[in-house]
Amino acid sequence: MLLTFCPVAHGADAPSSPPNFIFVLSDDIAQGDLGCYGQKLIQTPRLDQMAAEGTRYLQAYCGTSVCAPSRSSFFTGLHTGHCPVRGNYEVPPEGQLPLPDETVTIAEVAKSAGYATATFGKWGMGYFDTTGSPFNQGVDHFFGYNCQRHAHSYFPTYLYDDAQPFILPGNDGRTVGETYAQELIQNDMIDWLKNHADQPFFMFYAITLPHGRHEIDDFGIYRDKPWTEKQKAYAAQVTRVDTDMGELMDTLRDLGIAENTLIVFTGDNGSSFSPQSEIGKRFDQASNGLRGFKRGMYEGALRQAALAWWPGTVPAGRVDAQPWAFWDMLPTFVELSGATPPEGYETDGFSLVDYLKGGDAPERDYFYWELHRGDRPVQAARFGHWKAVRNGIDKPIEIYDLKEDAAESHDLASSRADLVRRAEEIFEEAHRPDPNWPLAGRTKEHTERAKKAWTIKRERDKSGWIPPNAVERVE
Ligand SMILES: [Ca+2]
Repeated sequence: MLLTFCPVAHGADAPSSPPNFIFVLSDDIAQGDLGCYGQKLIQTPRLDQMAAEGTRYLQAYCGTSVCAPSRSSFFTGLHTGHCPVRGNYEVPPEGQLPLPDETVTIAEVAKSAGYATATFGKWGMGYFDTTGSPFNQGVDHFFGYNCQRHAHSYFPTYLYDDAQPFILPGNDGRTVGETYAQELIQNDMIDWLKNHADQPFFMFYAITLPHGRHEIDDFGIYRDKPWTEKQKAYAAQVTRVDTDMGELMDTLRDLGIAENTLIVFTGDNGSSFSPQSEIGKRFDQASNGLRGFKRGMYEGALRQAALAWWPGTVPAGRVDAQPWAFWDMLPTFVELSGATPPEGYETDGFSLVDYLKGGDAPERDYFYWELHRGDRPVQAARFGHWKAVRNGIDKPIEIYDLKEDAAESHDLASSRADLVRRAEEIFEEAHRPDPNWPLAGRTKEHTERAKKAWTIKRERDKSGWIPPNAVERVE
């Protein structure tokens, strides 16, 4: 046998750098806002280009249908029957119910694999002095709003640069001012990207647009449209998201790292308004032919626009209708990064790596959602092409055939007792009891207990921000 000396090309055997991962959540954007999903009046050329250069998904599901639990589902890899955050729960004076210390997050997994990590925009998973602080959950750098309520203003008096207040001149936080928050957040994001281009990085970019209030610094191409101010502002917000996503992709290309970076662009819940609302009736996009919107359990509340872009790896121009959900992102990232997740890691998701590369989505028994809003938590499940919705523990289970009836207009429960039983089994199995999230709804006693456990005394200074050291937990 002749042995031949084969020189190995320089670097051929060196492990290639694991891919960067950027997950973008545009707050409250509707699937139908984007040109590539059928929008005619609002311009989204860069996202349409992203879809053409990547893959567009028709049945991508949010964590659930409001902000905090939906992003928590992404961040923890858990559906909302297991996720420690299952509703919007504000902890006055600023911030939301924190993620617990022991929760393993996607940012912690990234750090364990040697990635640099950052979050920009709206956090919503705990104030800086709680277990849910971004810096307690694996994030190296943060710039933006900690609290969802604070994020209602696009001209706030302050943002946070890491945990330190960053003062915005010319703003009062109540109306249109001089310094547009998204401008600063985008700039900080681009700067961080440039400074971390030579190492693997994970970025969660939680863009606050186009969530209300509909405030914009420039109506741009919509200035002279015969629309209401609110309609112009909304269109300009969506186009601003588009422009900023364009800058993000251009920057990756300029840095020469586009082909080693996966971007997933989506929104945290379906449209936040009805098709009959001032914005909905102008742009005819609110539900994109689906039933329901934000805070509900129908498809219009849970399905989102979703684009994956990774030049050379994610197929260009693919449009696919297989279902997947936010809680798949963490196991997907575990496989992509080669990370060994920290102890305590668990997930309800499945890796989508083969699917992203052009294969089929993983098979699974079911998807499950719950959402806690006041005294009436709601639940939903999808198994195969069947969808089950229960609008409260004391309400009947509704059954829809998504293959024949994507608009969920014909409840089949009365003729399909077998499917109702299957839904009951899923609802029973998927919901892990949690004292913060009783399925029977929150009682007065429960609210008092939660208030006592989570109220934090803080003093605001004159500029409105809360010094992180001025904190005292009420026992
Ligand atoms: Ca939202």
